[in-house]
Amino acid sequence: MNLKPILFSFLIAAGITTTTAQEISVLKSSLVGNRIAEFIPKGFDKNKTPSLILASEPKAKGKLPSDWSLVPEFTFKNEKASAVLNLKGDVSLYGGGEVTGPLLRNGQSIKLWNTDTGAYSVEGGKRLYQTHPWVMGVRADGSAFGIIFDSTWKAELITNSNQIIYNSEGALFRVYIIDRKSPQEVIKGLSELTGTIKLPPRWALGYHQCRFSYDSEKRVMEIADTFREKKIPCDVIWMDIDYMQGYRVFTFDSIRFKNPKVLNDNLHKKGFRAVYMIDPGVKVDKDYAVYNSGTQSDVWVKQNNGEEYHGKVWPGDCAFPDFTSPKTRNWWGGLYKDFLATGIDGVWNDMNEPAVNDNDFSEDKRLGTMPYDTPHKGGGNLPQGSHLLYHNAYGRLMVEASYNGILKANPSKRPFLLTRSNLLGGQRYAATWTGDNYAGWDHLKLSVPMSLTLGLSGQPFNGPDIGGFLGNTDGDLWANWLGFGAFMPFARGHACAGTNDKEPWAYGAEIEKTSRIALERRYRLLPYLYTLFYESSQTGLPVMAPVFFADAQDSRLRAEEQAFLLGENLLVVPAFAKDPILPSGIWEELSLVDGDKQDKYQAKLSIKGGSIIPAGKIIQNAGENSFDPLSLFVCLDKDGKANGELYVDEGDGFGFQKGDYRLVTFSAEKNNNTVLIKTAGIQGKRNIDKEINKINVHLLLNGKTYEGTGTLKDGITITLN
Ligand code: NBV
Repeated sequence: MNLKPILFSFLIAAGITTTTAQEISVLKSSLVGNRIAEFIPKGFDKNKTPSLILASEPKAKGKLPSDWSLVPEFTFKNEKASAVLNLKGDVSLYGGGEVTGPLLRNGQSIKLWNTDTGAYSVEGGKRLYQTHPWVMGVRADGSAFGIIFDSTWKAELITNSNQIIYNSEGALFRVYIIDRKSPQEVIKGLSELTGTIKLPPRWALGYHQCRFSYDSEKRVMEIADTFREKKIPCDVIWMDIDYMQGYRVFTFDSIRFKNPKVLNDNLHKKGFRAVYMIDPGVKVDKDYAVYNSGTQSDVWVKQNNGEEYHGKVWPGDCAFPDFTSPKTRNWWGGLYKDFLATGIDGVWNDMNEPAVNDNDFSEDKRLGTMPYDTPHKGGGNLPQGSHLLYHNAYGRLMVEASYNGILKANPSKRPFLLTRSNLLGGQRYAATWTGDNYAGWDHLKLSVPMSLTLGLSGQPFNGPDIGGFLGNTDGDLWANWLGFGAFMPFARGHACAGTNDKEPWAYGAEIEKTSRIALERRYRLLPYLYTLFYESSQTGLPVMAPVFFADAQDSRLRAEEQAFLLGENLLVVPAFAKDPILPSGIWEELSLVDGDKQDKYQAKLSIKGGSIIPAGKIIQNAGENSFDPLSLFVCLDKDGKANGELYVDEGDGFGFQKGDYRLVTFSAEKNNNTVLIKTAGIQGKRNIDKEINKINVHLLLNGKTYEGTGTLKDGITITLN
């Protein structure tokens, strides 16, 4: 019998702790899915470490197979639990979620403590706004595994070349390990445990224009009108914090935003959507309805002495909703009803680490958030617990509340919610961006591995502030960034207060033209992008994927972080890329817009042999008809074959869940010197014969393009000569 744990609990009970780590044995290991194992350490208590990561409680489905080799080791020291996974052979490590640094994570360490970190400056960028206790390993043979440390306690995650180490500052936790034949299968396993994104409204895949802040209704309309006048595609204008009355959330400035309904209606008339910011800090003000209602409903975080916790944010002293309580989440969700009734289309939850300005900026003293021992009430499945337990879940719980409130307010629309802080699994509620980067070449380059890593950590719907948020941006940097940023899943230009104008036309005629080309290319690809988002909402696969996804056995590709894939079939090589390492096989360069191949700022796009990419025409917003005509870009594999998919639905609402969608599979096959492109399969009840009248095929072969035209029904034959 192993007496160590018993002795240790006795020492803790007696108030005597030890400085030597106690090994904790695994109490139970079982399969909870297809090659997904659960490990529960002895002494694990859900009331000390509840799961906020998993989409639902896993069910044991039998014992681990006898050849299962990946088993974590748990230790416990001074009431802090750790787990280690020892690695054998050469393994490339990825993941860790929102991180700075390289895509390949071997030899890295990060802190898991959600932090407001302008320019990623806190602790040299090792600590950012989100927590993803998740690592994926890819072996030399291309098989892969992934490990979830199912904890929200403050922690560090170390990825050595022979060990993955997770040291938490809290109680014991469960571990989940997925061991499958490819990285793609592992990511699917991650989504089986943590859920996928919900299919976003189609407009959210368009270009977004933001600034801190477009500070009046007039300025917002000027921006919107300029997009349309200059024929630069755009779907969304964002309202940052200055639309509020004295930074009070759920209010509008009585002078500068005195008629939000009219503003939103006017935006809608021009084919724009409006997204507005909501922060968690609620101004302590006895004349403010939201504060009074929160006080009445007893929703605020309280200190150990029972008094409301107050922290300084934009409006001055603020109270913070205790999102661990279902009652509070419900109350918060209810606030969106009247707010959204003004015609607001989407919501932006910022500062939800939560960030608090505690005025002490010395590295060792600065908390930047509420004190660690601040209690949270819990409720439902969540126990009472300290801020040290719940801090990393605060943003995630806030977006759960926001998402549900938004859906309840507008049940026939798909919610669009963007969040700065989140937790592994939080993709179920909100998209994300990578916070306050700055306008410099290092952050431009970093934005690629950052977005890829988020995609490998369950969050496909993400992107950086294109152009850089902090500091001034020059035309060259902007054009380079937009040249590839236009292909990131979430494409939004943003700028901090006090910096130069950063709209596509702000840098003169040449850059304006380049910006238009970049965005026209994105808009032509909307049918493909929307199909990828649909697939991602089903499988959890990233929309923007690392190049090694093209061939997980090709060891050359493992560290490539300049180029990236969009889905499986499109390779994007940003203009800044120097000697990128690209997948072998057939790839043909693609032109989507006149002049794009000649423009030095545009990313180079290539289509993979064996694939068909659906594209639309150039439109100014995602609500316009894309399919007049539908274009199919075809690139044959070495056997003269290709296939691809197109997903079409209403673009919003939930009809697709009842079959109102169409998923078309196209195939192409070469026979002597002709190629037949036809519909090879359909799913869903939506009739798209009227929507798609005409198809233009562009067949790319050995640097030449062959054109053909036809209809969905009849198929198209192209003669190669
Ligand atoms: O609300 C203002 C900004 C916002 O523009 C930015 O995107 C967030 O990351 N917000 C942070 C508050 C502080 C900015 C210095």
